[in-house]
Amino acid sequence: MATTPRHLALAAATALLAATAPTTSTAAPAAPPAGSAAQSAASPAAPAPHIARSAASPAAPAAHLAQPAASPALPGATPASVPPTPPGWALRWSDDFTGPAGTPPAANQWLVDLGHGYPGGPANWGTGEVQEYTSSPSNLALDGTGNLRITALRDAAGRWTSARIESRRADFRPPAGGKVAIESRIRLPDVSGDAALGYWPAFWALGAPFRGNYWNWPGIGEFDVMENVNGLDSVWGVLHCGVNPGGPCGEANGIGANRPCPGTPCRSAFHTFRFEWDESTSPAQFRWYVDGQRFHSVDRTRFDATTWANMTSHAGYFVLLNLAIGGAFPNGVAGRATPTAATAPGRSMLVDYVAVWTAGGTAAGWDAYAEIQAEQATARSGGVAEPTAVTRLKNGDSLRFSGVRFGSGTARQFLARAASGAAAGVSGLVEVRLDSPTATPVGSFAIADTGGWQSWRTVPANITGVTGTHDVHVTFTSGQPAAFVSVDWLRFAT
Ligand SMILES: [Ca+2]
Repeated sequence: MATTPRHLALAAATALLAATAPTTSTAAPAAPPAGSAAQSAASPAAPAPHIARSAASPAAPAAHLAQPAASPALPGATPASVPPTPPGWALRWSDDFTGPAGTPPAANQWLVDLGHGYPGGPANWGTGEVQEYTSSPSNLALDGTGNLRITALRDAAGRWTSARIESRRADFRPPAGGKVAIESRIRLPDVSGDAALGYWPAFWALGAPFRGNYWNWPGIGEFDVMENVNGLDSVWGVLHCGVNPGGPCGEANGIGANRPCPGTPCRSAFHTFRFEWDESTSPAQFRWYVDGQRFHSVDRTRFDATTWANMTSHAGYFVLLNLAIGGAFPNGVAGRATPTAATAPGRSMLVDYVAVWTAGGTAAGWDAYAEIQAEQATARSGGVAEPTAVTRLKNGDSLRFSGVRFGSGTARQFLARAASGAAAGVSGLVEVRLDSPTATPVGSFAIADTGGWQSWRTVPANITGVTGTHDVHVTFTSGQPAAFVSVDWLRFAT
C-alpha cells in the first residue's frame, strides 16, 4: 500500500507528478495534494476507535448464514486453498477465509481497521484515500466459497465505504540466516476504464513498531506485495524505508517495479502475489513475484546499516489487505483527482488465502524459554489444529516439537496455557517427554474442567532438570476416551 504519515510531508507534495503512467517502472505511491495536510490538522481525532476487534462488530444476522445464494460467486471466484508447504519450508501462519457467506474474517486472526485513520494517526490513513473503512458485511465478509470479499460502496450522498484488515500477528520475518515468504491469491476488482478511477486494492506488510505508534513510517519498513490502481492490468511491488521525503528508498515513491499480470488481466482472474525476504543469500535480498514470476528485487547493499537495521531488526511484520478509494497513488497515475463521478461502486477484491512460510536458518526449532505455539507443532497426533491453539486433545494424542533449545541453563519447570471443558469426572495428564513419545515423562500436570474450552489458564509443572537441545513430545493420557484439554502454548522455565 502506499504509506501512512506520508501526507504530512509537505515537501513531498512536489513529488506528486512523479508517479505517472502505469508503464513507469518505479511508479509507486506519490504524495497527496498538500491540502490533505490541512485536513489532518483540522481533524485531530475521529470520534470512533479506528481499530476494533472484528468480534466487536455486530454479528451478521443469522439470515446471512442461511443465504449463501444471496452472495453468488463472482466470475473467477474459483475456490482454492492454501497450497501445500514445499519441502524445506514451514507454514507459519495462514487464513483460507473458509466460512459461511456474510460472516467476518476470523477475529482471532485479524484486526479490522475502522474510519479514516488510526487513533492519533495521520488523517486519511496517510495516503489521501477518501473512503471510510467499516466492518459492515456489505464491505467486509467471507463469500461462502472460501474467499474474503472486500467491496467498495458509495452511498446516495457520494460517500465511499470499504474495508481494511491487518493480521494480529506482527512477527513475520525470516529465521536468522533463513527466509520468509508472504503470499496471497487475489482477484482484483473487476472494473476498468473511467469506472475504475480511484480503485486501489493492496496486499502489503508494515513493520511491527508501526502498530500503536503510527508516526515512525517509513523507517520501520513497508513491503507492498501487491498494489494496483485504477483497474489497470498491472501489479506494483514496492519497498518503503528510511526517511520521508527522499532517503535510501526515494520516498515518498519508494523503490518499486510493476508489470502486467501473467496470462489474464489482474482484474479478470485470481493471481498469486508473493514477497520473499531472504537472509540466506549474500547479500540479503527482497523479491517480489506474481504467479511465480519474479518482477522486482532489492539487495541489502542498497542500504546503509542503520536503514537496514531499522526495517529488519524489529519483531517482524504484520500483513494488511485493503481496498482504498482515491488517494495519492491512483491520483498520481491518473493525473487527476480520483474517484470521479464515473467511478463505479460495488466492485470487490476477492482474497482466496494469505499464508506465511519460512525456510532454513540457523535458528530452526524453538527457544525452550519462549512461548512455543501448540499449533506450530512439528507433528501432531489427534486434537484439532486451530489458528492459535490445538484443541480437544484426548488420551493417546501427542504433539512433537523438534529441536527445542534449552541452552546452558537448566529447565526445572514446564508451563502450558491450557483450557478444558471436560465433563464432570473426565480428567487427564499433560506429560512432557524428551526425544521419544514413549520415554519416561520428565514432568506432567493433571487437568480437568477449567470452566470451558475457552477458559484458559497457565498451568505449571515441575520437571527434572533439562539442558541441551531435544525433541519435546507432549503426550496426553486419560482414563476416559473423551477430549479433556486444549493447549494454546507451552514453555519452560529455570
Ligand atoms: Ca480460500
